[in-house]
Amino acid sequence: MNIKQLGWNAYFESHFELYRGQDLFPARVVRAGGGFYTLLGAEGEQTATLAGQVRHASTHDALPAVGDWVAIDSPLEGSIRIHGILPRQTALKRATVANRKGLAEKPGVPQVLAANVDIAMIVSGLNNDYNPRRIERYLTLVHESGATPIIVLNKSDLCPETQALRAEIESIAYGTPVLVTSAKRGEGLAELTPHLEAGKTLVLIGSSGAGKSTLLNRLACSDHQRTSEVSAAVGKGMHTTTHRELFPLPGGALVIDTPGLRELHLWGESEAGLASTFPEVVGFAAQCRFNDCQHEAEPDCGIRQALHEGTLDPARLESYLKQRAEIASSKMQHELAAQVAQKRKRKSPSRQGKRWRPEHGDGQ
Ligand SMILES: Nc1nc2c(ncn2[C@@H]2O[C@H](COP(=O)(O)OP(=O)(O)O)[C@@H](O)[C@H]2O)c(=O)[nH]1
Ligand SMILES: [Mg+2]
Ligand SMILES: [Zn+2]
Repeated sequence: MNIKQLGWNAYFESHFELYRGQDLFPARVVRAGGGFYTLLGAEGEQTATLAGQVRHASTHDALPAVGDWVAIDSPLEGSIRIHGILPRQTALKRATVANRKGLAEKPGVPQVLAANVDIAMIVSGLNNDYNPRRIERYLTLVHESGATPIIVLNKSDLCPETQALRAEIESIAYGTPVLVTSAKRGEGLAELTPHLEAGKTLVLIGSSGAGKSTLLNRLACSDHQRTSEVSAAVGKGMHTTTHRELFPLPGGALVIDTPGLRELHLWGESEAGLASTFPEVVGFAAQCRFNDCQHEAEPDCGIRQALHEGTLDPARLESYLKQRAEIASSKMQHELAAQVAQKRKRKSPSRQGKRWRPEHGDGQ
């Protein structure tokens, strides 16, 4: 397989310079679990483990994630090792939360759900999964990642009021395309196919049961019909998804299927992702007299005026404030964690790397 078909581009080419002359080769992570990484590259599929310097990375997001480009040693030798991760063009990250088994060791450290994604399809069922507030959370996740979001309202066959719900989501999507599909019946898929460009990477995200894997199978099948090639994704995706995995479709697009997230705690380096999800809230807030207006009792508050005039939906404001508080809290935890790590480093530099063992393959 040609690595360009796997999404390799000039950005990665230039960052790979660092590894040239070291007998290292690029490959893309298609699956990660239990300390083993399944890679695709010029030599086809290979399994690799981490070289020491990567294994001892101090943070979760410094470990390879599905979609990452990594530098590996000679595929001719028995055991392949990953020596470095190329900088990510985009990364979908969520915050990890303190005191939860598996992810508890590093509160305040983001977890990379998928890397180097061009388009993120937010899949939501039009049945009881339907929840505009949850879609807003996924929108912030995607806007913050640098990928382009698309909203897919699936299971239209189960919903008698599809058009009304589509209009409701369009009214909060601010330009993000909203597509309606029935993966089961194969309806609405033609709207998706223009987004499946060869060499581009898509990720399917959303609740468990929304129909992500069924969609993937459908997309693989429609490709299959066009190209009359057998797709690796067909069949595999029929099972309940327990891990993230990248599938090259026969038509040339690369699709990452993900299991549903039990919890999506928002992570943000800035409030840019949030602002893209809630442009009208940010717009009204810009009219407040005070820059640090809390929109509570201050005079000339643009937010309260908009609420009063009915131009701002209170549910949107509530959703915005909740997300903002969550991002601020994850940011604060992150800063605290960084300070603690810094202190430890100063105390006993020799023990660095032994203190925290990275969590592999948590399945989420
Ligand atoms: N009625 C209906 N069922 C669907 C549709 N898409 C998926 N399903 C069903 O919903 C269930 C969950 O689908 P799956 O693709 O595994 O969801 P995932 O967890 O998001 O990957 C399966 O039983 C599918 O057959 C659809 O468009 N309509
Ligand atoms: Mg699935
Ligand atoms: Zn205000």
